[in-house]
Amino acid sequence: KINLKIDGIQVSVPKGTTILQAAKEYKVNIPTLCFMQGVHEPGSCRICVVEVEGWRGLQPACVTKVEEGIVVKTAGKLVRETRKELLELILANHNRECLSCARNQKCELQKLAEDFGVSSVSYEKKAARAEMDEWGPIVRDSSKCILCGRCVSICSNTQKVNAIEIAQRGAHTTVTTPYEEALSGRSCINCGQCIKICPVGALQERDDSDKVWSALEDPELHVVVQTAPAVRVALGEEFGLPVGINVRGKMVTALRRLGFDKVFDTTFSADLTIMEEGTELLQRIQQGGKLPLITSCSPGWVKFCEHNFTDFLDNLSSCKSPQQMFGAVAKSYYPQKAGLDPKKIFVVSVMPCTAKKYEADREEMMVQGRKDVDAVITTRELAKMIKQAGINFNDLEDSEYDELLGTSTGAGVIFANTGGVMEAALRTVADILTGQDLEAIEYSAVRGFEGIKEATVHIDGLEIKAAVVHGTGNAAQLLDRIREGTANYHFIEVMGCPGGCINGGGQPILMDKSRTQEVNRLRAAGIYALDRQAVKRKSHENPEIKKIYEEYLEKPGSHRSHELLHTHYVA
Ligand code: HC0
Ligand code: SF4
Repeated sequence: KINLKIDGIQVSVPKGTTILQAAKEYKVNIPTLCFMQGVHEPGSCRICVVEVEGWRGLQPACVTKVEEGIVVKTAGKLVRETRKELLELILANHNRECLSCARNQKCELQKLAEDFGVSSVSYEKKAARAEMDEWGPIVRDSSKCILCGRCVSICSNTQKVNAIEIAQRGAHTTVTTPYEEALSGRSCINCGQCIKICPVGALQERDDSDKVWSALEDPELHVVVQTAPAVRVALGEEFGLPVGINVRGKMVTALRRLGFDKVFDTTFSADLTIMEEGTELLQRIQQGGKLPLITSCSPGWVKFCEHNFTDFLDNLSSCKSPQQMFGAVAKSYYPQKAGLDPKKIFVVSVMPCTAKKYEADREEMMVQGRKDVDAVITTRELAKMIKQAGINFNDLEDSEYDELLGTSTGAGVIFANTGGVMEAALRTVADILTGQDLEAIEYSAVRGFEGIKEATVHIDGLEIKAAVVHGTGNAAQLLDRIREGTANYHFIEVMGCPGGCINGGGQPILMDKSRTQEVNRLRAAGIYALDRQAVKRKSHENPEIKKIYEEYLEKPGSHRSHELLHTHYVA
């Protein structure tokens, strides 16, 4: 242990600890800007500088290791003045149209400027590097970029995508794409992890809420909405409610108030996906099909596979994602049942994900030239719409989803967590194989946040080797092992975002980034609690799923199922 003093507090921490970590452990808050633990630790912005008695100059706390007997002052006059000056310099080069910025009041730079009393910027404003890139679902505004490099690190190191890089050109240093092409045209998988990690408003999702407002105001259209499983445990954060709290009932009420004709649930079609994908898995195992079967419900992951692992495209499940399956049945089965004209149906999705905007636009997702899903908004965009409508979210009563496409099981809900699709599939496959209603349905080996999870399950004489990965960086590692022949599975679940959908690129943004892990844990716990409370916890027991097969689809893998619910990817 190393002993030192921080702001008069006697501190004792292991060798190798940074001053920043040591301070945090003893509840001394040192501000940071570029630093993101475990993701981006360059020590470059210097907002975290501190004084060490007897040392020359100020030290960046995020990269300076503790030493025996040192005396650290984290907020003396020199430190405060230096931070303020650094902030002024950053602000001098920053587009300061805060009022119209998507990150107003959720901006780390704005908060620091306020904390350090930056009331005016005395430096000359340089020409803003204004350049908007708004073709795909990820919109970049370089005039707001402060060059912290966090987006580049998460994209390259965590996601292993390398869609963006820092081009060093002195005063013209900028975050750009290789060859400066539009982000949408390159290898970017639209995961939105760069949006979530951006401290300011330089990155955001394409705003599709106007499309939704117009549809809602069009008397000709019958507008239905589906809500992804992960939204219900995160939307509350936008209204100051505790992280991970379930706001499903209030969300449904709010959506009705916004004017949607029907409020349905993606967890219904998650159950539908399990029926189709479980059947596909058993067929591939029993009839010698291509293995491992790899899930394809995460559109960021699918695009990553298309760019980097084309040799695995035939391994991808032919099942469309729950979002797309929902759209397909909302424009076929639903209007037939409700006596509506399918052409008048407008399908909106509320997703924790930015890549879902891209998925909805893919040609592979069309049925007879018609899109399954017409508009996709993120959890954040829904929160803004609720605020714009003047709805007092926290005071809303709970209400229930509409019938026909609104009932789900615990299996459908856990899709939101990494490992959830696997667990849901195993619940159904195990019952099919044994012909029983099994009670042991919690597969703990596929839960949690470990990067690569593995489980071998034996069901009625059949061995199923399963793996679960989240974050495309982990997926790449696993697929490399399969390529080398050092790993081998029957079934793999891949989610493009670290943590799965609960940490999707469209989820609420935290101001305190050091809480990321805790937030993921709380949201995941909220999801598992919903599963435990569910009346039915297996997809094949969902009464509305039984009904759609009886009355419309016939059976999993039927001709009609293939027409509506399946697709395929080619290089
Ligand atoms: Fe997900 Fe989904 S679980 S990808 O993370 O499979 O976005 O929440 O809606 O489609 O159901 C996202 C979340 C979904 C889909 C489902 C899957
Ligand atoms: Fe990289 Fe994902 Fe951002 Fe695209 S959306 S630039 S892949 S982090």
